[in-house]
Amino acid sequence: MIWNPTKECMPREQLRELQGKRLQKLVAYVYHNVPFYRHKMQEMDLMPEDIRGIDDIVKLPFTTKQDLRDNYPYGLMAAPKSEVVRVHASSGTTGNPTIVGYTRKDLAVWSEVMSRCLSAYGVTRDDTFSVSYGYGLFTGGLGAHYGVENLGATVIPASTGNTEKHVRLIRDLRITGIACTPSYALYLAEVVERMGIKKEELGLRIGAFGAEPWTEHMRQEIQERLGLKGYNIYGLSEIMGPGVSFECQEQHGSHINEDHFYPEIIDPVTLEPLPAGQQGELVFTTLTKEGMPLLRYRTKDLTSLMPGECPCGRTSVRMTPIMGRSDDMLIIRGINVFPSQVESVILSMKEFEPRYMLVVDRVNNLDTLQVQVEVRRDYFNDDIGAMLNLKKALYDKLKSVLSISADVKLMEPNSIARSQGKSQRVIDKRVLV
Ligand code: ADP
Ligand code: K
Ligand code: ZN
Repeated sequence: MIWNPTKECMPREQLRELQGKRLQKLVAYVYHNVPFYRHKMQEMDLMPEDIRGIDDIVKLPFTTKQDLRDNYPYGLMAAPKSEVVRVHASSGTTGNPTIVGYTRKDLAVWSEVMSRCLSAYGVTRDDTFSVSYGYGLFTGGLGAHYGVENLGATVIPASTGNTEKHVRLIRDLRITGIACTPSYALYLAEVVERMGIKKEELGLRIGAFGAEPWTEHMRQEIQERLGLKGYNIYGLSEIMGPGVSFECQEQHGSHINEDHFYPEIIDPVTLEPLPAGQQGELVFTTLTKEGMPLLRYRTKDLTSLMPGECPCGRTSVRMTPIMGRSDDMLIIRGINVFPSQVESVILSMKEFEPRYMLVVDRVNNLDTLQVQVEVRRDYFNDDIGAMLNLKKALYDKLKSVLSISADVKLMEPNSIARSQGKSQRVIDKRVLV
């Protein structure tokens, strides 16, 4: 189902025209209401009138997370306090949280884009949908919550925690859909299994998974264990929260709600825009936001855009799965390593749980990488020979994918801490010295 065909299936030319109009309005708005942007534009000798269409976006200054921190808490707010009705904060995965503010219209746009996502997954008014992102300052809980309500499905504000009670609710209330992090979905599957409940007793059909990177293997694993179909949802608090992009039934890239969030891909080093299809850093301009609109915000997320038509009928551009953040890329002995690469190796082997931890250290001036991974109960035993073979098999695979050798440490089932929100998978001891 397409929630808003007028916007979601708009002919590209018309869409670009709309984006251009919105950009012109936005630039004039921030120029007059946000001293930070006015000064930046003045430094660049740029007037709002110089922006005549969406192609002129490249003339505008970038915004970084550091800019948000420097202007903490409300320095980048464009709307007067009387118009701001809600405040959230980013989860602070990579440092101090940053604050964002929403006007009533911003919240309406957010609900609208969330409803587009949920409709694309096949959620209807007859569904009962559990929101198991954390409620609170984090945008996941409330963002998904209002989207479900706006669509007209029944929302169960389960949040995280008390997972056994949640499982019983899923069964007893015939909950059909769930929004949560992929790591929480796996944890939920474990609890369901531990409680001796069969996935068929649960009526789950749809999962909206996001807030952290996940792989195709992880999708298969969750789908098999919970008996549902898992769809990607992407977003970040600086731009809105969940609902910036979403997978349709084709599950071939995530459609960006482009009439509200204009995407660009840049080279993170030269800051030059990259041609379509090339991988780089994702940058967003909030075309319609009133509370805290941002020009060319550098997300640090690495992806590429997929131009071209999607068989679903939506005309919006799609993005490939996030392969990591430019700031969670580890440089080990000069080689770039992404936690997601390690994850896909681990999940491609049936002996392992999708539970792992990367420990990076420096010993005698040499970077070391240790991969700790949980062995599945069925494969964990006292047979030292078998364990050594398993260790060697993982070592070899990691070496061929990462091009560096990692020390492998096999862990007992259930020994790595479970996460209910975003999981922490890297300990870099080098930054502690
Ligand atoms: P923080 O940057 O503090 O984690 P947020 O809570 O706003 O703040 O999280 C947004 C970030 O979460 C994104 O920039 C991205 O790195 C990650 N993220 C969100 N959804 C997805 C997704 N579907 N796939 C991969 N990463 C995601
Ligand atoms: K994150
Ligand atoms: Zn599509």
